[in-house]
Amino acid sequence: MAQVISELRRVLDGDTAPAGLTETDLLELYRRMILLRTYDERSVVYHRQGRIGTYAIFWNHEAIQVGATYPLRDEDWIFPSYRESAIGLVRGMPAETVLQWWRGHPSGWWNPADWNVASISVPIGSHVPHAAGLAWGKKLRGQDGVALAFFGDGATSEGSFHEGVNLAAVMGAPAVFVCNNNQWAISTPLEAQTRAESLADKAVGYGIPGVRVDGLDVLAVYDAAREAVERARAGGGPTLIEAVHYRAAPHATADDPRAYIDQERVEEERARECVGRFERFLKRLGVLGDDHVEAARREAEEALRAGIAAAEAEPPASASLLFDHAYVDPPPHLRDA
Ligand SMILES: Cc1ncc(C[n+]2csc(CCOP(=O)(O)OP(=O)(O)O)c2C)c(N)n1
Ligand SMILES: [Mg+2]
Repeated sequence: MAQVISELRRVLDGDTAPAGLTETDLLELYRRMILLRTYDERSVVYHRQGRIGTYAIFWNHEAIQVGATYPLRDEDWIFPSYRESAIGLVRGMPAETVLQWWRGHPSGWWNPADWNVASISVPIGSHVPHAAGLAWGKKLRGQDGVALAFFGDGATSEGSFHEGVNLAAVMGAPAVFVCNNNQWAISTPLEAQTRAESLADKAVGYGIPGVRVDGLDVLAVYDAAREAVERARAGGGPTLIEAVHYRAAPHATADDPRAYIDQERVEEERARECVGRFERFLKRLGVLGDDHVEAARREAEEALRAGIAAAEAEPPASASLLFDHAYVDPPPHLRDA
């Protein structure tokens, strides 16, 4: 049914975690958020040191990424955009693999079937039909498995978004579509993207459920994703989740948002950033101790130290790789170079 729940779902303002989450789950969610936060912060430093290339920052998007993927099982597929480049880490992918991707090294091109994590999509929205197709294929083959795709607010203006979500809806494919609405597509604001009151409203046009969540509330995102994944698994077809927040960091390391962004909104958003907010909730519940915080940070820092060392220890890729798959018969100036 195409019901859209427009009220922003929130959990962290209260004092109870969603049913079904144990203390171990809560600490694991926290561990994953720290891992992604550390990955992101270290990557900006590595970029400044010239050790990785241009990097799409996901600072304060961790609640969406961790919350949405937590209800998934290993057989379920994740389709990331560049904004979720390190999402494989929640499945145990080594940090060096993702760092190598940002270094343009072929060892960063993982085999999607090894992790059930599709290749990072840089073209906006082109992976939405891929997720729909994989989910539909699972259904046709009678196999278990859900496909979850992440994309931004800007992606909802792309034809491939409409084609993918509509196809999944018509075929009753077990897909979950997570729109990371950070309200900016580089320097294009959401108002220039749509006349719809909310992006979740678009679900009505496809005849599927739509839900809006506070994108800085990991448990609200988790809860909406859990419902969507359960519905998909039970044959109920896809769901569109809109996770709402306000981008609090540059689009990428090559961007200077001071030219266009509302700096006051950024400061407000930074003050309620998602890791600290979850940390305060867990402390209020008496679940998180200083030892957990310390251990999660140490583990993440170590994973990044080892990751960059392993990435830099690999021999550089051959420059010919740039052209190997571009030409059957290379033009003479490349053949002779
Ligand atoms: C098909 C396509 N058109 C244009 C671009 C250039 N581009 C890169 S990022 C971006 C903004 C996308 O914004 P959004 O979908 O909101 O995702 P966000 O970056 O905010 O996570 C654009 C237009 C692209 N990568 N692919
Ligand atoms: Mg955006």
